Amino acid sequence: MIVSEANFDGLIGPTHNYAGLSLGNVASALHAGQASYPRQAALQGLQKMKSLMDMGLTQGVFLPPLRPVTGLLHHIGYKGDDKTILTQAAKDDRQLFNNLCSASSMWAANAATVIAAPDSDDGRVHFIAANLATMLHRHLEAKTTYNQLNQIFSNSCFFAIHHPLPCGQHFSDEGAANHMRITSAHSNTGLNIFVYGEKNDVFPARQKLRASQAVARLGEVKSDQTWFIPQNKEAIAKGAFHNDVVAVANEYVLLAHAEAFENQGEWIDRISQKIDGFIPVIIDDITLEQAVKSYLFNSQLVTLKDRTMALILPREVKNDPAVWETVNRIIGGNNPINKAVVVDVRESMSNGGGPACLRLRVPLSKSALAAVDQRYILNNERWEKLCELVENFWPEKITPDDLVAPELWKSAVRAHWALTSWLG
Ligand code: SUG
Repeated sequence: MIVSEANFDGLIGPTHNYAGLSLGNVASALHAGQASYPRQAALQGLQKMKSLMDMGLTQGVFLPPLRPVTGLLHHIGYKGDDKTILTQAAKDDRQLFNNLCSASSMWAANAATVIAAPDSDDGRVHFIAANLATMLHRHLEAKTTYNQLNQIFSNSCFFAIHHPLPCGQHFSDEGAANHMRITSAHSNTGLNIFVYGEKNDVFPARQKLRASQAVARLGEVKSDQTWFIPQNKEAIAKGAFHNDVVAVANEYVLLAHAEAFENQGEWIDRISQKIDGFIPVIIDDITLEQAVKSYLFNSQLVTLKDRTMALILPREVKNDPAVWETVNRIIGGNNPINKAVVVDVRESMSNGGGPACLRLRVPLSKSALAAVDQRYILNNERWEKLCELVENFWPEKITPDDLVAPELWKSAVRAHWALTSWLG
């Protein structure tokens, strides 16, 4: 079975805004209350998708759920039509209201953990939808994500979709952002590394060990191919709220900051013993702060048709000369990464979401790809149509005051209808 990787990006929704909702996420705190530019944000995301399509890679898309979401308000006792209860909630509890408006489903790396078919006992691709239990605005995504995964990957001969884990402090799960697959090639059996956070006094550890263990069990990963590695507490304290802020793996290459994991040296040795041809590219000449600010490690690392690898980097890596020098050293080094593609995803970056956060990687055989709902796979025509919808229906700018204006809610509904009609 020949397997290659498809990337599914979250289309950035029309209510994209900066509400400072994510404790421990430096960029989210820094930009709280600033104006956002949803149209530009979505077009930046689409442009990134196009860059990958132009490299000959398979590109899919997840659609954003309608925001602000009113289901929670009904659940907690508000009564009336949408406009009435949203207006009331905005008056009663602005913090809660902001959670209802978040466009956070854009960060598809947190949508689910994906176990590749060669790694699972039953030979299917497993999706374990993430519960995102640590933060309310993100938890609100879990149910719609599960539904969307069921729609896109409905063929149960190839795919198994699992419900999000139960919520509660023991089971907080933030999906693929804390999972790395290391393998000699996408088609071969891989080592599944689950990176979890341990209790620390500064910021919440958003991926719990028990959650990762449950995800591995549900995904039917063979136990000798499953490792659980603790994230470095210092990295979490400095703003690496997910592992993908300090590490990225692709096939047999691991690009990581030197302080990404606890006991990093030992783990690297163990991976080297396990995976033939494993190439660790460990960066120790920039600090954790520089890593978090530039999001160098939140790059997408992809295999191209000629089997070399490319890094899809956020343009912020160019802001710090030391980081840019590191990029050039990586590209010129003795490893398969020989291309740097710099993309502009600044609107997402200002909320702590770089290129890698915006996509869910799905390893697929040719027949599994054919079994995917093709409406969610982009070609040039579909990509252009999405750009057109964004141009026509996404607000140009949102300030904190706009967020509570019924006109914005109406325009979000119009955008949602336009998208769902497009999908048919
Ligand atoms: O969960 N930001 C997201 C960013 C997620 C990035 N994903 C990965 N690293 N894979 C988060 O912290 C900020 C929302 C706000 O403040 O309005 C936010 O949710």
